[in-house]
Amino acid sequence: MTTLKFIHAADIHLGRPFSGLRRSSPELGNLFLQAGYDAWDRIVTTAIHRGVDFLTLGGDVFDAPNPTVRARVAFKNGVERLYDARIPVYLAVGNHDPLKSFPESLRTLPGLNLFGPNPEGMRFAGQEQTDGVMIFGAGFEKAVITDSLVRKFRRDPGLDLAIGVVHTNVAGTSGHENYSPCTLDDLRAAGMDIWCLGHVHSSEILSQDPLILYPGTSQGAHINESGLRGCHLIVAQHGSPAVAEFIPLAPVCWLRVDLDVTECHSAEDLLDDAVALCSGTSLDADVVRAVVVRLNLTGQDGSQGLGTIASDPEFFEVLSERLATLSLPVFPESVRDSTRSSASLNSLKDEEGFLGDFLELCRRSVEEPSMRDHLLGGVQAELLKKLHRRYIPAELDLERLKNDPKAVATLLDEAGDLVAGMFLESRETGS
Ligand SMILES: [Mn+2]
Repeated sequence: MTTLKFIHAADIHLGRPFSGLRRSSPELGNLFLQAGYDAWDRIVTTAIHRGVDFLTLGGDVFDAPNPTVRARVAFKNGVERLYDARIPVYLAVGNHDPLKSFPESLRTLPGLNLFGPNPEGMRFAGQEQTDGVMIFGAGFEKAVITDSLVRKFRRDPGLDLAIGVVHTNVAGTSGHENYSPCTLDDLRAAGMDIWCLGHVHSSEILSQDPLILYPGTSQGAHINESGLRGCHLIVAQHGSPAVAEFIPLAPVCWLRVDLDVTECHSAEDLLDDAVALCSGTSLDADVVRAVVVRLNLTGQDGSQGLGTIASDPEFFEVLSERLATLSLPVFPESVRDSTRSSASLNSLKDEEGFLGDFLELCRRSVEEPSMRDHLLGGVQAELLKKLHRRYIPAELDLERLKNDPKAVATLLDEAGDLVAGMFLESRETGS
């Protein structure tokens, strides 16, 4: 087998509307409606331009079990374009587009290889040299699959390369239904060289050897799907681990942006700073056509009441108008107020009672090593109850933090501020 090159995408969710957008205009509505379809078109175009051998899809191609006419046509057009370029498609459907309701008219599209409900291997017969390549897959029969599909996969002996395609939740990733659950060990046990997954909407490489990855959704549809979105180009060679390259393709990029208002003295300052911040995103304009931001005000809000100003609908309107004229247009999703009112926070530090004690505890945990270790151990234990070790972000890594008191101090400072802010808020609203 010579080098094999293919693209893996998943969770395209054709026909999915965007959520959480307050502003609407005909132009914007159109842009956003089209974005998910454009991402799919770009996957197809990229596959053709890069001259890949095939395309694998890890499910949730459609957003709804009975896809809309536009979604069906878009999918059909894409598969046809790929077929014309001699690029076959291997699809393992997921919970949003299960086999039970997968449109009859699309099942037999030339060039489309649709996996059934039980794991099966399909030989890739693109070129003579790739005889030993097999793509294994299984699709969701119905929307809810609670047993593990992955555990039923087995590699055939004598293959040069085995690729698995499936929609699954690895290690109970939070924020996603625990459908077709499996562990990293289950994936390894199946003996595949590459696992191309779908279901989790963020792009993630879970293992390098064997290569196991989620490409993530190809177009984010709300603020919790922020950052660049796209697909993976995978290059495989017999005998060495496959290599994946992330290709950003989504035309709309959601971003969370923090704006420190400590130096802002008026609504005009706030507007200028917000515009300056949003015009400074270093996004590739060839890929990203528009940005949707959640603007989060941070820092000290003196006595100007900037938080109140920012929640004024007219402020939002003026901000929207100014951001829309940037060379890479930006649209605010919302403006959030996480500022601290300096006067009230300072007085709280010396206050007797819960919050004063809490802030004192934070201070001591920074200064006393034994308290710090005790706290870190407790935090780690709590995190492990909810998350697999792999999902614990690097900044919360216990071993690293033990040797980095400065990082602990920063985290505790932030935690103290956060709790104090929440405490103040609840006291002001009386809840
Ligand atoms: Mn999905």
